[in-house]
Amino acid sequence: MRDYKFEDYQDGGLVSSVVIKEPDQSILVIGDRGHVSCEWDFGDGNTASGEVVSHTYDSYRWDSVNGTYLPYTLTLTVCDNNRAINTTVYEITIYMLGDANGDGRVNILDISLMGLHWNARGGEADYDDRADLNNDNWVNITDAAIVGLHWNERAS
Ligand SMILES: [Ca+2]
Ligand SMILES: [Ca+2]
Repeated sequence: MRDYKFEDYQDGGLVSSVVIKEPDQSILVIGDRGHVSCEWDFGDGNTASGEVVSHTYDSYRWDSVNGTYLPYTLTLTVCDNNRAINTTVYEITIYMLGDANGDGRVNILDISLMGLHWNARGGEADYDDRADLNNDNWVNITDAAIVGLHWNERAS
């Protein structure tokens, strides 16, 4: 699981978080409470309203020229009780299934990354969320199985 937060959101009371839920490429976005409205623009043509919303991206975006993933731009607009409006923008990168290290290929390097963090659980020093593909806060055989299912695939 790659866990993203709006760490640089300027208004200290309005921090929100974004959780990417692999491998189904869905996200859970959490706004702050006590505001009149929260509007979300997911950057792929879809929008939503509410403090807590979820969204599933259809696919990752791959830049084949530069060999990198392209992020989606998530925009959150919060309107508080005083009608003050705050907008923050966040880039979210969706990865192809099994690509733990983010290089656009599913291969031994992804397994190696898992090996480095094998059996680590969330919160432990050696835990790496990139290796925890199924988001259960545990790097183990179920994550390796996801790599196996997509073995040798390349982003395109
Ligand atoms: Ca990879
Ligand atoms: Ca796991």
